[in-house]
Amino acid sequence: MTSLLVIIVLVLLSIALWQLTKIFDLTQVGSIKDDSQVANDGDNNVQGYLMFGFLAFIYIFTIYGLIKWGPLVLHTPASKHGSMVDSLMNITWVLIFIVQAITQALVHYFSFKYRGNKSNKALYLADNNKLEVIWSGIPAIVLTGLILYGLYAWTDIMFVDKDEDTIEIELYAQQFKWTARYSGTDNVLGKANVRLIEGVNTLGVDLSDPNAQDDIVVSELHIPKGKKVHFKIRSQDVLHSAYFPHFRAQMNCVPGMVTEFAFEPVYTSDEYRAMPFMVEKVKKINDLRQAKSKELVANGLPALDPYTFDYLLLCNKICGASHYNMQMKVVVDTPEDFKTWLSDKPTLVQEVKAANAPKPVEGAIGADSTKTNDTAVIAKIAMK
Ligand SMILES: [Cu+2]
Repeated sequence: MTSLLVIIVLVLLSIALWQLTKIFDLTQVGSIKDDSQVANDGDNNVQGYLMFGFLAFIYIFTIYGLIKWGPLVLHTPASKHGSMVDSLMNITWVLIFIVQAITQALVHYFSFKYRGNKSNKALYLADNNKLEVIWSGIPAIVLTGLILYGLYAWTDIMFVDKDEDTIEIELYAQQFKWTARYSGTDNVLGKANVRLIEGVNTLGVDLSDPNAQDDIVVSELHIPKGKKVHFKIRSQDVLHSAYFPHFRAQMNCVPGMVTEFAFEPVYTSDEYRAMPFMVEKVKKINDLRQAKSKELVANGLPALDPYTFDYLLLCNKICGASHYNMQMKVVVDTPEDFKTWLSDKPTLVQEVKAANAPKPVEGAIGADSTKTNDTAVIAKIAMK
């Protein structure tokens, strides 16, 4: 209701202003004035200097943005190939900045230099081959270099040698959560199909496949430091995108097909948390949280929990209403910790067996619930 009133007030104010300008125009009738709609030299000068003002605005805002938001970018990459992605990105940024700084200055300078002037005469210039070769050739050479470097980096990152010692893990995307499946001791994932989804077998793993017998399904991803992890990615419903920002990895999850990405983590979660830049970042976040908590407590609400850094797997495709919250915690362990963590996880086959095991009938001999029933019966007999 308030916003409606504000809108009405604004509309009425603009009508009032418009009427006032009309009255002002009427008061000027008879005075000597240039009523022409064609720009004169004075107008052109104003526009010319305004172009310089706009150029200054672009430069100042760029520098301001770099200082204010520059520190928010992702810091040290946590995967072996990450530095290659970062240098490709940095080279691209530097090129864009140089080109943009020069071309903006030229565009604005020439707009000013050749601003409208009654004494100027237009020059008829059909073409200039030399100029065209220069302005087409330089970008073509630079872009070819960038694209070749990008292709080289992409092939290098995406290539997984068949004989390479990797750990095979499946990432399963669905609206709006991630599930991981470890391939177990044989390091081969069992076949899967959405048609086989039933009960606790939420990933549709083919339980008759010998390779599926030791597969382990979990909802928190643990990976070992210093070993290449080969992810096989599936989606149950729509397009998702498996995005590991700290590992500089991203791959689409496409229903009906398996996509892949492999990377080697180089810092455990604890090592990454202890890095000076991360310590500082976490401190800043917690200072903000503390200030907010004070406000919340004053209003009788519970305080916020302190923040601790965790690697995350995010979804980077807008896949529906809760897309923003589609994430999974990723823990990079030392190889020993990883082994220990995985060793006590039940296999999917065991989980399915446990879920399908006949439930003890209430009151039956040997069932847990009989204990209380027995006690009740004994108590009843004693009462008699
Ligand atoms: Cu998604």
